[in-house]
Amino acid sequence: MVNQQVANIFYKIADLLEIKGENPFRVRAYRNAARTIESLGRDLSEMIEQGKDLTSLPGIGKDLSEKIREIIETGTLSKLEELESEIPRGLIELLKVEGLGPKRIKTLYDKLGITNIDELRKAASQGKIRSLPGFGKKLEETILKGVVLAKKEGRRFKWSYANSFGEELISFLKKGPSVKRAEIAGSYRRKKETVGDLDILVTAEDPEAMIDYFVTFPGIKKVISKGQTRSTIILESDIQVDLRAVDEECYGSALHYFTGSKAHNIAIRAIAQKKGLKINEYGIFKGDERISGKDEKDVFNAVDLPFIPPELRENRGEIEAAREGRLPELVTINDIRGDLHCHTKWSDGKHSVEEMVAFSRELGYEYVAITDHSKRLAMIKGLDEERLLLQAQEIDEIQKKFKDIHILKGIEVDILEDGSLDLSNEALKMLDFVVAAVHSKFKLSKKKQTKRIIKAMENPHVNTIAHPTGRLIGSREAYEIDMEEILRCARDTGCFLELNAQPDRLDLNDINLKLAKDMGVRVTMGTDAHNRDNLLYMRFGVNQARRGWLEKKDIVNCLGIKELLKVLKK
Ligand code: DGT
Ligand code: CA
Ligand code: CA
Repeated sequence: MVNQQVANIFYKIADLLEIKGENPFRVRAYRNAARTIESLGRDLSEMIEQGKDLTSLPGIGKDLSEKIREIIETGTLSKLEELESEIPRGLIELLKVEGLGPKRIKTLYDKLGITNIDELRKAASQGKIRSLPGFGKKLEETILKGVVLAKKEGRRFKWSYANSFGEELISFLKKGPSVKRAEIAGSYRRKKETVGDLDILVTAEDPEAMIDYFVTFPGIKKVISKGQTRSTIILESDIQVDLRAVDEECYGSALHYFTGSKAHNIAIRAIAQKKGLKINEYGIFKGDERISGKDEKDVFNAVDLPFIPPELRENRGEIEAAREGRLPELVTINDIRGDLHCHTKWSDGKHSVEEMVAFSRELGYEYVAITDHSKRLAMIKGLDEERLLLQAQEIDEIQKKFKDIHILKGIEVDILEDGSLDLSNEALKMLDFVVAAVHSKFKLSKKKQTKRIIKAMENPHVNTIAHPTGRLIGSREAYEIDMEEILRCARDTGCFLELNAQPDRLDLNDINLKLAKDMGVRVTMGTDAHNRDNLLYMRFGVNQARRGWLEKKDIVNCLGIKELLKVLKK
């Protein structure tokens, strides 16, 4: 896997050099090296570890072997970053458009000054591209289609981002003339961690007037289409919104249909068919007669199922569970009794311990764990053993001022490369709650990364593993680990795994949460707050927990302080 990552970086460099118009021999050298690496039977990181000379590989000279070493040690390559900063971002994104490679991108730039997808679409639709050397009418058509796809695929928005704009739009709509109901369906309603677009359903006495009103929303960048019952717009925030007016009589079946997921819809429709019914966005039909569809529960009634919460509608077993009466009673934000991961001024947080505790109390929490970084992160004032003691003393003082919230003394301790921890066991022993985290060496092999984390979990003082896969939504892939092995270790050691509620982490994800639940492993939830307001991220974590089928009993934060302290003793 490491090999593929190295090869991908080399391919990317070759593309960028070519866009820049650099020496074709250098371009070819990178591509050849990438190919060699891809088809190599051995793991590059192991070769380096064993002190093997990489220049013995075909096409790898001294320079490239140094670069391979850099990628394996740091996970990235300064040369790549340099190139990416020199070339306009939009130009690099053109690589995603079907029909375009670096050579053609360079031509588009040189001849037409095109630097991004929008300019490309414009030029293509004006017929300016077909006459360029190496293009043609057919290719121009391919590019036009490719542009639409690249835009659609390239842009997914974090749920939290869509949330702020979506809710604003809904409250605007509800103030509109003749509007009765307005609701966001689609992946947004299923609380998926990212959404492609927003699908809004509205009922209105006068749909046309409603749509006239809709397109006056101040946050609109562009109206794509506007009909009698449908309209599509792009918001200033770049999110696309599809709005549909539907009849009151079929609102429920439309809501079900447009909530999806598609896979869930198809499965439900198949059950209906067996019963001689037809279900679609217009209602539930027996023959040509509409028998119901006003409320969403009509759809489930028609197929003899209880209501299935939107978060579960992925056709991942929810229909079987519903049929067998074992749908989970999903956790809600009100079930969460404390936050188990936050930072203060002691390391890289913005607020003091006292401010964080006071705000947690305002949220109605019974407890909060203060978990600043450990010393390896020196640049952000990670705590060493000595400062940890001082912080503990401060917490004792602050605790005296708060009668109704319990402050847990904690740390987010770094897991070093070999799985040992950044602080001594003596220091960790005095804490109530130890979160261990990987913040470096993301590119270790799966085997090593798994071993590293398991070793940390086996430490008797470690209570949970923060953001266990390290992924950042839309910007960093998860590092490679054997999740099942880690979950087994969690079960055996009594170490928990975290569901980190930061909107760009949401780590563990829905699939892994369900896996944890099925294997009998509980999770701890933490906002990883770096300021007071971040404590509100908990609701994003709860969304993800619900998508992972979690109930109160699956989440450590749903325990009262007494039971919590009990389960923290491993
Ligand atoms: P997204 O926007 O990519 O995050 O995902 P969704 O799930 O919001 O998908 P979208 O916006 O393409 O369509 C909204 C819903 O409409 C989708 O969840 C289910 C329904 N839907 C769309 N196309 C089909 C289809 O071909 N068959 C069925 N049964 N349902 C569909
Ligand atoms: Ca959607
Ligand atoms: Ca849509």
